[in-house]
Amino acid sequence: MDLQEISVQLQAGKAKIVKTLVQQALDEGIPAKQILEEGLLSGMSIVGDQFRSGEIFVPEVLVAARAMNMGAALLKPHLAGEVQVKGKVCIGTVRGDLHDIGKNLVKMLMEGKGLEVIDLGTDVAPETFIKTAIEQDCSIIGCSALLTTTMGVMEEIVKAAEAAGIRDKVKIMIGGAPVTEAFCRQIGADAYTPDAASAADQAVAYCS
Ligand code: B1M
Repeated sequence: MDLQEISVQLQAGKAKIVKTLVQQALDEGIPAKQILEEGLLSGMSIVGDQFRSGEIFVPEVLVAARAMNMGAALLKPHLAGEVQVKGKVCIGTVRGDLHDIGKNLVKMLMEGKGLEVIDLGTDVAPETFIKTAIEQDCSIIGCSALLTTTMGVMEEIVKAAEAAGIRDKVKIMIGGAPVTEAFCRQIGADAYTPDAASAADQAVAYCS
């Protein structure tokens, strides 16, 4: 099967067709990672370019995002690897930010590596990250931000962890399109990773 077709249908926001094609690709024995990268992520990347250039608008992006999430949900059990729980992570998209596709992928791949992940959702206040990390005894706080206007909240989370006295007990991992390694160093977070797979690897390394 041509994975390009998944990308095309995702761009058109055809969630049901995307779901059917993803299932078909799985049935044909195509690895889930390949379906994710060459079908879903490739389609979402084109959607991102079209949104940037003003060719499409928020409603079109939303339906594409829905198709992406439906397809990714089908892949989830196939991306899972080891089942043994190695550590606990609380993850969320920071306050003021509603983008959750990347965060959901990071969560999915972390779970696939055997980590327990508490998903705080989107628009998460710094105090919610900290409260959850304390109450649930998380060894990692994962923060996602897609907007240049919200990435600054990550610094608030680092400072809130210091103020709560848990900074030495918890690793703070950050990511999202505008985030960089230099920004990570600047705000005193522990790790920046550019994609979901490297985030999952880093989280496992912290828990080992
Ligand atoms: Co938004 N949006 N959006 N949007 N949107 C961007 C981010 C934008 C770059 C598009 C653009 O104009 N060029 C732009 C930001 C500009 C900026 O800040 N510099 C933008 C804007 C402006 C906005 C609004 C302000 C638009 C408006 O209303 N006028 C608005 C803001 C709403 C808000 O959050 N308060 C808005 C709204 C939306 C939608 C709701 C329509 C929708 C989100 C739907 C949803 O998430 N459920 C949406 C989308 C889909 C996008 C684009 C097109 C795609 C984002 C995406 O899902 N990418 C995006 C353009 C782009 O990024 N090219 C854009 C696919 C996803 C798999 O990638 O999230 O980067 P990503 O995640 C990657 C890595 O970054 C990394 O791993 C993931 C997978 O490998 N990663 C981590 C992510 N989190 C990580 C955490 C980690 C480690 C790695 O550790 C914990």
